Amino acid sequence: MVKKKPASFPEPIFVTQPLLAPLSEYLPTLAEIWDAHWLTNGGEKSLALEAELKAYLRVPHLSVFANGTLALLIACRALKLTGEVITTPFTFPATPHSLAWSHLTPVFADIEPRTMTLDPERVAALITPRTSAILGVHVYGMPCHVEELGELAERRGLKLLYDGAHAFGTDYGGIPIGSYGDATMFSFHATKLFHTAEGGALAIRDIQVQRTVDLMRNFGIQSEDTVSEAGINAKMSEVQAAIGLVNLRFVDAERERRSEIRAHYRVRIAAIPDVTLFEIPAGVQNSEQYLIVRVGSPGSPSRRDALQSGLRAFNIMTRRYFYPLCSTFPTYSSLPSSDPKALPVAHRVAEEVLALPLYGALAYDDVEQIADALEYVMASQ
Ligand code: T4K
Repeated sequence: MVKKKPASFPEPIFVTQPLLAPLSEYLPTLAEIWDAHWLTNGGEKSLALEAELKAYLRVPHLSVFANGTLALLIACRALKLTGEVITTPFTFPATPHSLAWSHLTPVFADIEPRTMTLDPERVAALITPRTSAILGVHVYGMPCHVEELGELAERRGLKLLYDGAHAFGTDYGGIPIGSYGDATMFSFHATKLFHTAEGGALAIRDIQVQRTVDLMRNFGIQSEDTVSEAGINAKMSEVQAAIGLVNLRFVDAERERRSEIRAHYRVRIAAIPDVTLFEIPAGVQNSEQYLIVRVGSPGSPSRRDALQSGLRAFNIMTRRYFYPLCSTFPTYSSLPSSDPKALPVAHRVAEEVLALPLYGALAYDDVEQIADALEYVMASQ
């Protein structure tokens, strides 16, 4: 039975809202930057943020960047990747684009339906003599099959790189996510649980690789006399780092609050037919980056798009992260690995996923109102 139509929100409710502490919390740190007249190029704040993040994320080595995409680009170069890199089509465009910008060929492998991350068996089947690496994505903070991929990369002599843009603070069986593989990228974009407005980091296993990475993010400048790498400008500024230093003090409370909001959603979503909450399994610390539902039931077309436009009428702005699949973009669609027949799980998943609003400032009443609208739209279709 269709219930009474719920109220619309007077203002749009977005899929996320950046964590922002009261302005007064940022001012003392910003004042120090003003006093020092030091704005970028490896200043005190960015060094302090690197040290704090290294401890927080419990990783061997860590370097910060202007954004996550530049961090990925530099990782590809510092790890000397060549030829083909096996990756997932179910991700944000930055993942395969970082390969394309590095003159590498992305080879798309299908995902595994439970985790929505790379299926290690599909990866193994795509390895050729031209393959130099695997680039896994911990999508929504869900860990890839890190043990299987690690074992496969080692056995086949491949580099293993992770895009952990969504995985800030994710732990897998108590092991920090950034300690797997040769390097892991974290994004600190405004839309991320932890952010520096724009920004990113690389967690790196090998100190020699970190030395190369650090040179590459500053034009390859070693000294006033020596430029030893064809580097680029990928430095984090002092203002970005200052925002990060403050946000780091608030990030645990933000994650806790998001986790409570998830619990509210969970109860309501469980009662809505054909809508399933994507759950991170027990034993994994959730990064609480996104609240994802899958819309549909096996064997029938997904009603996701109708749900999204139905919710928009209530001023609820959901996002279809990650539709369309990267393998369907004109740049990649003619690659042999982009054949939809080889990517059935990714195609189905991309038709079903929807990100609902999740951020610490969301009131429980708002969650109830969103759930009412969700229930109403699904029942009305
Ligand atoms: N790999 C993966 C798997 C990624 O997801 C990403 C980025 C990357 C790599 C690259 O990392 P970075 O180079 O960005 O560090 C957003 C973000 O811009 C992007 O960083 C993120 N993934 C992606 C999943 O989401 P859009 O195109 O959805 O952004 P936009 O502007 O539509 O923002 C989404 C919503 O957030 C808005 O509807 C409202 C809210 N919002 C956004 C901003 C920027 C705010 O409330 N305030 C804000 O300042 O890409």
